[in-house]
Amino acid sequence: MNSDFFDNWEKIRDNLYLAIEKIPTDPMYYDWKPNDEMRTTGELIYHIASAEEGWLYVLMGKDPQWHEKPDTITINGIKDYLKLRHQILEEYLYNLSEEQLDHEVEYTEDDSTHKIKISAIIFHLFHHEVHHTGALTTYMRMLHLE
Ligand code: NI
Repeated sequence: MNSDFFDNWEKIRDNLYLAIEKIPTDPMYYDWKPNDEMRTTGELIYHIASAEEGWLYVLMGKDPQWHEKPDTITINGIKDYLKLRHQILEEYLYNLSEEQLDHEVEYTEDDSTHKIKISAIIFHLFHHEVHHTGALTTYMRMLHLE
């Protein structure tokens, strides 16, 4: 599938990559968080990728699986994970037809079953990435990396 929507998503993604390329390999940057209740820089980036992985399970007709950032992963590991997840999602989207957007998928989470349109999952992932990229931009400013 190809559309203005995905071209737009591509631009958001370029901004996300521009931001993460500026994060130094020193853990003091990717382990930093604005306060105790919030994610660290590394967790924030990992979360974007992990949401894509989780929802891809649903798109494939399986139950979602959500992963938290492993403690030992470095910023380069997180970047590789994000790039991999993006590549896999983009391949999925490329092969998706307009007609499939209206299809519903079913999944079970916490003992309840949900039905959701494929288009709704895609919009969610787009919105989710925009939302957390915005937060990351704020982190970058607070870290004086931008
Ligand atoms: Ni989120």
